[in-house]
Amino acid sequence: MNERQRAALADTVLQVVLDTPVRDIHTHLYEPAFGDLLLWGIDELLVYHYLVAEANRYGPVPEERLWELPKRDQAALVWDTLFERRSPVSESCRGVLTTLQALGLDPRKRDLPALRKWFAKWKIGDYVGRCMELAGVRSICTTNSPFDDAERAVWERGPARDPRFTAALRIDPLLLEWPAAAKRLAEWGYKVKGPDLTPGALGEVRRFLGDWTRRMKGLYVMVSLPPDFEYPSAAPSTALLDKAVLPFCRESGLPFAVMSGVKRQINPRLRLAGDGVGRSRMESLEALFRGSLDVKFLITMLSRENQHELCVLARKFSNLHVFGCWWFTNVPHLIDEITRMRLELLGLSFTAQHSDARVLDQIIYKWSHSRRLIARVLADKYADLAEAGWQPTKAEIERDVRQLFGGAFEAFLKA
Ligand code: FIX
Ligand code: ZN
Repeated sequence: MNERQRAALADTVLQVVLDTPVRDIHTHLYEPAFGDLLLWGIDELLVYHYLVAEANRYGPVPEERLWELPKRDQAALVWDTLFERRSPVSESCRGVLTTLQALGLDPRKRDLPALRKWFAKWKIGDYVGRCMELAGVRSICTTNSPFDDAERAVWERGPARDPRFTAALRIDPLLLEWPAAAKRLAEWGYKVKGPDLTPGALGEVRRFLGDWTRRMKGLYVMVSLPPDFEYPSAAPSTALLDKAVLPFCRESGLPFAVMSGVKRQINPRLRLAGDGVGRSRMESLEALFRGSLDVKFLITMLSRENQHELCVLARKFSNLHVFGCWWFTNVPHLIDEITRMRLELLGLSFTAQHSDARVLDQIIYKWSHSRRLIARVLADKYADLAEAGWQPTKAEIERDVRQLFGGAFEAFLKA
């Protein structure tokens, strides 16, 4: 291939990647019926925990005082610290700018009050549509926890569902804080007496999973795990997995999503911004997947160091579906590296990205940034094929991109 042919191929791939709508399979957004739980707008963009962690590095106020300020003042402080006093070069800062630019706003004016005024004009139902359109997102999967009191109250009222959204049942407290979760289940009418994992109690946990996935129309059950998570072990999590969660997933056919490698609250003073990362024990994950070949697992890992082992693991177990570049790996140079490695080891049998958006507007930048990186990697791969005499057609490129942007996930759900 000469330079001109390479550039033409790269253009075609970029165009296809920009035009293919994505299915965003993991976010922390909510449907409009959940009211204030669905975050959006300039202040929420600025107080995103990724930005709070970065602003904190320059120490504008002590961590514990930040939370006493009204949200607008927190946002103004982040704006001043990260956008006014220095150039906003980090990925999360750049994300705010990409978002504002796509919405037609001029961030160079550096006028926070004017930005606030612009956002205040929107009605949320319309704004969801606008953001999805600009992001090229066709469906948003939310993360839904019955253990969250505000959210549970809405589910119990039977909210009007929005067809643009799907749900997933999040069960971290159940697996990681069983004694406290047992109390909650008992309060909600499940026959769970104390923390003993009797056959009766485990049956009630399965009933709980069934009730909530039905109520939410959940697509999958999910957990995030610490790096030192051990399986099998004497901890309640093993019995809960073996006798409740995995049997439930096996019978219902719903995948179990494992997000591995988060060290919660290594600096609690930073609240949501206070979580860290550690290298996960692959042996535990291996044992989990090998022991349940008839259960479907979605998997993503937080540490860069685990990504290669994860690809190799996925080559061994077809019941694994690898997805996304999660959180601290959702930065350009790691998306490039991880996507390249996945294509080289897994072909097209994975989901290239999810947004993990906590603020609606973020889907715009998260997808815009990832799309350009994914297109570049794919173009390189197709150019390598062309060198070997295999020229992909545009229709083939479109088919492949659909796979990476939700098609492979949908096939895995159906399998
Ligand atoms: O566990 C998760 O789903 C994480 O994505 C969140 O806990 C985290 O706070 C986040 O927003 C990462 O993007
Ligand atoms: Zn998440």
